[in-house]
Formats: sequence, C-alpha cells, structure tokens
Amino acid sequence: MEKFRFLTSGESHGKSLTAIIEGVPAGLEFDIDFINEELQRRKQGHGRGARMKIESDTVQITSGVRFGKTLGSPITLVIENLDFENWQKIMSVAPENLTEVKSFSTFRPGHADYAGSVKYGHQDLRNVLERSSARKTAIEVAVGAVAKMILKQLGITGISEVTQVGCACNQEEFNNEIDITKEKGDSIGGKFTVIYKNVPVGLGSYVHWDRGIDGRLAQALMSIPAVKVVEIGTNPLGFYGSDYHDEFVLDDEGNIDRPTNHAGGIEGGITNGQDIVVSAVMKPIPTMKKVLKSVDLKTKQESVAHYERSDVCAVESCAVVAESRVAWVLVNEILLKYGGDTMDELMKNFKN
Ligand code: EPS
Repeated sequence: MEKFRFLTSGESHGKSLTAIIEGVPAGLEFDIDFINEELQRRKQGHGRGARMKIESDTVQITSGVRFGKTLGSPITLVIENLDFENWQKIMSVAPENLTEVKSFSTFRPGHADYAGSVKYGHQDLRNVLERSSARKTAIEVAVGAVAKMILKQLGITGISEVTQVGCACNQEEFNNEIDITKEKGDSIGGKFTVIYKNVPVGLGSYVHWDRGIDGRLAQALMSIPAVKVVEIGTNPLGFYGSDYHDEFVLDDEGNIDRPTNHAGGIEGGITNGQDIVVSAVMKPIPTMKKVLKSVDLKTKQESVAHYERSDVCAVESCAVVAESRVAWVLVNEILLKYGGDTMDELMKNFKN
C-alpha cells in the first residue's frame, strides 16, 4: 500500500536522472531552492571524488507544479548529468560501434559487477556499473526533499550526523582518517545516525509483517548502495532488559513521559511519539586504487579489479541520502493514516 510512490531512472553517465512522484497532495508550497540545497548537501563531504566538481546537481520540475504550488498530479523531477557531455558516444542510445571504449571486464569485489553481469547477461561490466552506481542517489535525495516539504508543514524535522569514519569516533579525526586512506589508495566506510523529531504516535502497525514501520525503514536504508547494517535506536546487544527498555513515568503535568529512548521511537512496529532514531553502517566503497584480486569475465584468467574515478569516503553524503529515505517512509505512513487530497485537508486531519 503506497500513498507516496515514485519511480526513478537514469544511468550514472547518461543524459539525466528522472523521478516521477505520485501522491503529493495539492496545494503544497513547492520550494525548488530547498531541493537544490539538499542536493548540494549530498555532494559535500571530505573524500568525495572528482565527479562532484563536474556536476551542478540542480533540479528541473517539468510537471505537477504551477505558480509555486503542487497540483495533486504527478511531479516530474529531472537532474541533468553535466558529465554526459563527455560520455555522449559511450552512453549512446542508438547502436554505436564503440563497445571497447570505457568497457571493462574485471569484476570489482564488493560492487554489483559479478552478480549483475550473471543476472542480466552483460559482457561489458559498464552496463552493470552505470545503474548500480550511487549516482542515482541524487534523484532520490530530490524525491526526499519533496517528502521533507510535506513533513515541514506538519512540524516534523530531520537531521543526521556522522558518528564514525573507519575506526575514528571523534569528529576532529574524520578528515585525517580519510586523508590517510586516500594516501594508501584505499577506501573507508563509517556510521551515521538520522533523527526525526515531532513524529506522531501511530505510524506503522504490528498487525501484519509488512506494515511495521521499522521494517519499512530498514528496507529503505539497507537499499542505499554500500549500507550493510541498519539499527533502530540503541543496538540492544549485551543489554539486560531492565536497562534497555524505556520506562514510563508521569511528568509534572501528569502526562506520560519516557526518560530514555533506546527503542528509537518505535515499539511493535509503530511510532510511539519519541524521536525516530535510525543508524546505519556504510561499507568502504568498492572502487579503489589499491589492487584487489579479481577474474576477467572475457579471458577467464585471474586479474586485478577494475579501477576508475571514485570516492575515498562518502559517509557524509550517505547520511543525507538516508535522511531523505526516512522522510519518504514517514510521509507514506502519514498519508496512509491521515489521508488528504489537499494539504489543508491533510493538516486538518493531522491536527485532529
Ligand atoms: C556518484 C557519482 C559517481 C561516483 C559515485 C557516486 O560518479 P563517477 O563514477 O563518474 O565518478 O563518484 O559512485 C560510486 C562511488 C559507486 O561506487 O557507485 C554520486 O553522484 O554520488
């Protein structure tokens, strides 16, 4: 059951990235500048590759918005890949006899190359790389920015923070850790936390396996390229139940209060009114200068993994991507619970 639904398309070095969102209520004040600010946040971070200097990552809206407000019709968002200018022939839609240019056949361990080539029958691993690349997260962040616009109207706000890069847990050491990694020709991952405030009680459900909001958040975060671990709230490993579970007390005005939030704002697959706290671990990016053993798909000989321009570390960007994904999960649940064809209707239902 999806109320905020969308499809995205686009290859990393293709002409553009596109998304069509359906389900945004009519009358939402549409802030293109905000989408572009979010796109700039995704580009940033120490350790990002040269591609980020090429791309402007600005969005064009080609449907669903008129005179600054949503119409209730599908919204189309487009981000032009400026690097496409250098790839026009390589990414040609029409048949071209250029298959050797930028093609490669040695699998990068940790990337989609091997499994993707077997699944889709590609001999040129470029055909796998182009869509499996994290480049597509740009348009996903644009979709997330639209979700955030709806949340903002309801007073719900999200932030993220990188908490670990490699072995460094202290923010002052992050850049140094990344610089050392770069010198070695290696790559490095890390951990981040996303927090959403003012989320109402009652999003998601325990009544069926696919309705738990924790499961939906886990799917949304786990499917970010390179994410291998998702935690909701405090990792419970090693805790006694009496230390882990968030006790109920009454505050001075007699309202129910929870002095702790180890559950990360979700109990029984339902939001409980506390902050939503979700963390994820990103593995080191698989494309790196440091040589990894591999096999050549064409020669069937042992070889070394393909290398091309990449990021040394993208944990900061990944956190922004995760913020967006949490936003679209929350908006979907809000539209399911409160409904509304217009923003006025949604806000009235939400208040009630
Ligand atoms: C990315 C764009 C890509 C990569 C990166 C993410 O651009 P290019 O391949 O032209 O350098 O920099 O993707 C990966 C590292 C990956 O392994 O998928 C972006 O826009 O975020």
